[in-house]
Amino acid sequence: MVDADRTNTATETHRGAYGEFGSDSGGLIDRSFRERIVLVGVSMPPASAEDTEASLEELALLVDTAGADAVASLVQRRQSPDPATYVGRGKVDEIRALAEEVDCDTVVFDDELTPAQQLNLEKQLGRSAIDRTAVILDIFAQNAASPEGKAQVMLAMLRYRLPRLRGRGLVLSQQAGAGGIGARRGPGETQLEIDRRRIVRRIHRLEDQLGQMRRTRLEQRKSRRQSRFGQVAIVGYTNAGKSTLLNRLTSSDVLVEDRLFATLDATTRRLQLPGGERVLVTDTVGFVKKLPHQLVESFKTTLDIVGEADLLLHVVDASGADPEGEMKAVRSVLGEIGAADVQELVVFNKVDAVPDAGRLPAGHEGAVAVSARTGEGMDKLLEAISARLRSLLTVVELHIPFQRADALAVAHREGEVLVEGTDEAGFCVRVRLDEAGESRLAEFVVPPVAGAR
Ligand SMILES: Nc1nc2c(ncn2[C@@H]2O[C@H](COP(=O)(O)OP(=O)(O)OP(=O)(O)O)[C@@H](O)[C@H]2O)c(=O)[nH]1
Ligand SMILES: [Mg+2]
Repeated sequence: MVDADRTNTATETHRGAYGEFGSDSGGLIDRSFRERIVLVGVSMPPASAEDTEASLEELALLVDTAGADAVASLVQRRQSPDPATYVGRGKVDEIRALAEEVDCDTVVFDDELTPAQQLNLEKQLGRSAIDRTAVILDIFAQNAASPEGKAQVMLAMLRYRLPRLRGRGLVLSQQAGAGGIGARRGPGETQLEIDRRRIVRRIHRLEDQLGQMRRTRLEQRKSRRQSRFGQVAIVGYTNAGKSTLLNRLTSSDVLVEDRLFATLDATTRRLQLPGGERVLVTDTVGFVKKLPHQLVESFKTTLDIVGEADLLLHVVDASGADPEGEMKAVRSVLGEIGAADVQELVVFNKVDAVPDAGRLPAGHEGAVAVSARTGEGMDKLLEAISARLRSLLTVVELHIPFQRADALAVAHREGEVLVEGTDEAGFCVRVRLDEAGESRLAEFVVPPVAGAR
């Protein structure tokens, strides 16, 4: 059960982006040195022992990305988590003994701990106890670059922290530099209440700020919509090769790194398809199993673009250990952000690293196999994007009176005009339109003749 020999010798130092977040925002993992971490997972039905092991391996990678070393791990099988301590009481003693033996600073649990569980565990383990959510938030905080990305991560962190302030109020406000008017105690007000009030105020400020950014983006996108470019969003598990694919398709130079959550901000580029159509392709933040709901909630501004897309390119690392599990995790997040109904084209990436094409996951009709690194399969992918976008369009006949030249202009702008002529009353146009265009021009649509197909 106990696997105390998983040592990690990486010595890379962290990226220290915390300064910009303010002193009370980060610090879930102390990065003044590389912390030694013990990982703990609970294997609960329906997850199999292998699922739990795979999840712990991924947690070790997350911990490494956050700048610490996983030095040992431990798994418990249970029907459900213990409400007080997540693992059973006896297991807590075992973890404490292991932590002492390997001299670890922090224990990381593979599921989100309730505030009470976290507090109890810290007391009983005599060291800090954090969860997978905290590690992921930590990585996001290190990688956030744009003002919007930073605001989104900060909001997620504060929402995570608010219910966990109990018993730590004093420490937190000391870290924040407890001076200043905001820190002055009202009559009968505890330090904890002051801290809570301050965090709630910051949450509201960030929500306002992000709400404003979101409105600006929606306006920008509205004008893009009017240009009638098809919208394609690249989605997928973190490190699947989404940014590499955007770069390959559009000759861009978005940051590519063998690192989890390298991309947090959305980048949009134009792409011309083989048939001449132009589309906008957007690369965005990757997903992971057990992605913290606080992040999904806070990243609304960035993720709007996924829900609004005409087509999703779902990039899957075909060379990875668990492509199917990763696809499932991605689809579950897509459901959470209201993008479950957007058409999806599965793109199996990294085929250069797959020894035999027969090893690709089966049963995904229409999937395209590519290597964003070597360029293999790109022609097929472009054709598939073209075909899928076309299948979303319908061809209609319009009859537009001469005095409504404005509607004729809309048909040209929003659709692809195939045939254009006139009769004694107006313009007769055959045009390929998407759903939105069709509804804008609904009053001019000539109903198909009954019986004709
Ligand atoms: N062998 C191989 N490696 C690839 C391929 N595409 C991407 N990679 C590598 O996979 C790693 C991640 O690539 P990214 O493009 O940054 O992945 P991403 O999906 O954008 O990752 P995040 O933004 O971190 O979620 C990098 O080391 C890439 O060089 C490929 O087709 N074959
Ligand atoms: Mg990326």
